[in-house]
Amino acid sequence: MRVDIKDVAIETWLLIGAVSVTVAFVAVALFNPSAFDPEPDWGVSDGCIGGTEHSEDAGVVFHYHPTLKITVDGQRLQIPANTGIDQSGCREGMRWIHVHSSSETGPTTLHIETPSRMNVPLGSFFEIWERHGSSSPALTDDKNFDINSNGISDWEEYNITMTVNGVSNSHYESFVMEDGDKIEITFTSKN
Ligand SMILES: [Ca+2]
Repeated sequence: MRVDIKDVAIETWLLIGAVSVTVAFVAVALFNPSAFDPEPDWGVSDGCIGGTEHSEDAGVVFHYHPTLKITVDGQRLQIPANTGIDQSGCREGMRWIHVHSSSETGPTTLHIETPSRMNVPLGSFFEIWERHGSSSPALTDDKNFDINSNGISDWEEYNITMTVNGVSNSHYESFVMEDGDKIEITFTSKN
């Protein structure tokens, strides 16, 4: 079989091109894995289903349920029932992330209901929780946990670990929640 030199050259260049693209893709994935992470939609914490202050009642299309369990210095931090329901800015309505029933011992189910597919970050639930009351856990303006609501980033005050479905996760506040995710965060005072 006679193989044309020119054809071989083209195929070789195509192969080199394909390998280069693959190598570049793998390199980015290895050295900058966050490049492929979904961009969190931070605006979700302002979303409101129904309510007297939001007349446009966008139909809920996506409805899913991760769970959240928080431990602070060995003590379970209970997420109150009805967090995100009938709160300031969303009277008689529900935030796109809210809680119905609470659990003292087990994980608490977060109800995420959005009008379209959105990348709902864990931190946006803390923004919603903050509006529950003055002593509620919060998120600082620069999107850091503030579990003790003192305006100081918890990263300065606590060692923080997080697992999702039992696997260590380093996205923390920016973690985009999916259905069935079992999120556990542990805060341990540094002093
Ligand atoms: Ca703090």
